[in-house]
Amino acid sequence: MKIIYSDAHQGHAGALEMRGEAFVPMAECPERMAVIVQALAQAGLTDMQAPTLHGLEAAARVHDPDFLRFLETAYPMWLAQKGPGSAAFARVFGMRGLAQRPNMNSVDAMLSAFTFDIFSPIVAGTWDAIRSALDITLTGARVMQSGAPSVFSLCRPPGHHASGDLAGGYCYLNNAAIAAQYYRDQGAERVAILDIDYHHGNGTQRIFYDRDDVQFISLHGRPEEEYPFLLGFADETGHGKGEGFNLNLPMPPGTRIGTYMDAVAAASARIRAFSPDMLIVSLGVDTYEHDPVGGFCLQSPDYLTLGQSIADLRLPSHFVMEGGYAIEALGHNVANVLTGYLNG
Ligand code: SP5
Ligand code: ZN
Repeated sequence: MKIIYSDAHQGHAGALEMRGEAFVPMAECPERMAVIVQALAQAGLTDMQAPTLHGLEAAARVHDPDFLRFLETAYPMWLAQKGPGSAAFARVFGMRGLAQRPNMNSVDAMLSAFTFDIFSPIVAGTWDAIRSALDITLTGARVMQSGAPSVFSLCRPPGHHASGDLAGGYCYLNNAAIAAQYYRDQGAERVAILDIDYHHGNGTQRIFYDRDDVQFISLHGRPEEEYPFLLGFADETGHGKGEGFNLNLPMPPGTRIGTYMDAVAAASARIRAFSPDMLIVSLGVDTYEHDPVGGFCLQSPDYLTLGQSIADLRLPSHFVMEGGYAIEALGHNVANVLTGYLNG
């Protein structure tokens, strides 16, 4: 399996996040990629390739032009308007009701309009990292188009919490959604996205909620008590012609592999019935028992089982990296998913 990777994410670093009442270093950090690269090599997954450079056209098929402009200009504007020394993030968030129009010359207004939480800070290297994740995703898509059975886009920042005009939850551009739309634009009739990150893929769900050409299935901690709290319930099944093409499989805190694999079986049945031309896997391993952010109890060997079930679908499979924060096991867990898939 080809792995698409670049170091260009490394400047997206140094911001803090709230844990309890303290500000701590962000769990979504550059070291994540280093430990994954190392573990992949140890597992014999060495076919690594640098991404080719892409413009923003494919991203603009999923994201608003003003949102893209925000991501690109927020940090220089923050520097100009606030001075150096900290990460840009909002203090005020969108208010329900009447239309709200951000002043695109005020970084505070843009942050308020285009982020939904305090977990998507923007620092000096953020835009370069976002661009590299896009390049890595689209290069992976090109590899699939050339006939590869599978590919791994090893990228950060992750994407599945981001929707057309909202960043949040460590996510800015929705890499998996951009890939799905790209495959559609290149002639795929049906694309399925299987999201196995611990958190509900609220951004991906929202992007495709009205559509019957991209199926979205998410396995996650139930939103009654888990981030992102407001979406991810089982009764969110799609809207209009998208009705029936969105499937949420929420699970309780402490979920182990037995219950988890029941959900994987339910997801697999729905994917088979949909019969997609392409499967995109939003690959998060924050379901791991010792993950500092997630709340499930999957163990390292369980990721082999999970990868094997994905292989059982017998579909061209594009893995796109999402979450996973237990640095000591993150690489091994990701390698296990891919090894399980390749041996499956
Ligand atoms: C891509 C991704 O995995 N984003 C996750 C964003 C979650 N941010 C909220 C963190 C809430 C921390 N809760 C700690 C609970 C400890 N078990
Ligand atoms: Zn997650």
